[in-house]
Amino acid sequence: MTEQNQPLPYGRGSESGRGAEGGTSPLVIVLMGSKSDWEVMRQADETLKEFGIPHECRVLSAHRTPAETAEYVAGAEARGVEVVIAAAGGAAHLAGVCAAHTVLPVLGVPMESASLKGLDSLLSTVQMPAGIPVGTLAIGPAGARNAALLAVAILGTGRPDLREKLWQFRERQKQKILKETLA
Ligand code: RP5
Repeated sequence: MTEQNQPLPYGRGSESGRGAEGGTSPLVIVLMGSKSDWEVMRQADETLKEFGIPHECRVLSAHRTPAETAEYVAGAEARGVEVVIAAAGGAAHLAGVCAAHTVLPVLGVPMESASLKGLDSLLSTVQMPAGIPVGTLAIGPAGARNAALLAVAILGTGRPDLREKLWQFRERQKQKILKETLA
C-alpha cells in the first residue's frame, strides 16, 4: 500500500473515523488529491473536530489513483458516510469524479496552484455538467473551512443538536468581531 492510500495523521484517537477511538464510522470523508493539499485541508479537519463530527481524511487522486478513488467513494454510502469533501488543485477533477460515483452531497474545494493561483482549480471543480452536481467552495483555506461548516449544516438538517452548535459558533464569531479594536 502506498503512502497515498494511508489515512493522514489527523488527530489520531479523536473523532476522525477510521482509527478513531471506539471505531466510530465517519459521517464525512475528506479527500485530497495530494499530501501537498494537507496544510490547507487541515482546516476542514480541525473544523469537523471542533463540531465533534466523526470523519476520515485521505489522499486519493482522480488521476494518480483513479480506481482506488472510485472504489472508496462508491463504498462510502454503505459505510454511513453522509457528506464527501474533495479538494484538488490544477486540473482539479477529484470532486467531479467523486460525484460521478455517489449520490451523497459532494463539496469541492479548489486548491491554490502555483501557476494560476487556483483559478484553474476553481474552474475545473465548478464547471460540472448538468446532472452531476458538485457544491464548490472558495479557493484555499476559506473553502476548506467553509466546506466543513457546510458539511455540518447538511448533517444538521436532521440533527437539531448540530444546528444548535452552528448557532453557538455564529454567536462566538459575532462576539469576536464586535470586540475588535483598531490601534
Ligand atoms: C492535484 O495536483 C493535487 O490536488 C494538488 O493540489 C496538485 C499538485 O499535486 P502534487 O504535485 O503536489 O502532488 O492533484
